[in-house]
Amino acid sequence: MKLKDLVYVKTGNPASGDALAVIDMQNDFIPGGALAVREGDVIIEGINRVMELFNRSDLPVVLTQDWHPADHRSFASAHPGMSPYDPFDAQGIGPVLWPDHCVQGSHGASFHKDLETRLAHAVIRKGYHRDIDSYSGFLENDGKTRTGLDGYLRDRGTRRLFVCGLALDYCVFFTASHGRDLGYEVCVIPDLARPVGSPPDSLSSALDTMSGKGVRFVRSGDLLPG
Ligand code: VGL
Ligand code: ZN
Repeated sequence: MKLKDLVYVKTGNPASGDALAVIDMQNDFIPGGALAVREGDVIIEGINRVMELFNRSDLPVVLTQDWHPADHRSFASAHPGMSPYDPFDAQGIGPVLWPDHCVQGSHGASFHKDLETRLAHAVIRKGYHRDIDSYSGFLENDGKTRTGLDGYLRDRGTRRLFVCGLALDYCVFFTASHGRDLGYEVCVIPDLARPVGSPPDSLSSALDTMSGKGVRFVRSGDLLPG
């Protein structure tokens, strides 16, 4: 499935029971960063506007932050002879290796300066266990270690989660997918997300899986007034 094949729904204004998760809007995922996602910068303004919209109705806004130790096993540099984007499949790591990125406390791990972080109420860090990656904001790639996001959202009465950010084929995808597994209604905002595109079929298979799980797709223009 391609982006142009998506069917969009209209959700109406965010209301009680809704929350927004903004995924990994960090320097390393934005052009100029170590794991730059094409056009990762052009979505920032729209994300700020959607965060504002959720704030206006006093609804939860959560940021996730990829937060790796310098020797994280998802980095090609941790595997002698391997290069970034090489295929690699091990328990909790893969399907490719990455350039060093989002190292704890680094500039690359910081949120982009234009992201209005004052509009967010919680930050969930993930990927801090050396041997396990965490694409999802909910659950690490071992499929069992929880980040605490589910508890936070449930505690705040969330039933429907809107998801945007980077990258559409990894952390947005896995967050949306696990959100469905955990019983949330999930709405992804593709125009406020961009894919990494490695391996080449990562986006199409992510879109297929999300559609199959009942993730819905909404346009930011249908949420935002004017
Ligand atoms: C991500 C690859 C590695 C993401 C994080 O935020 O989508 N992708 N780490
Ligand atoms: Zn990462």
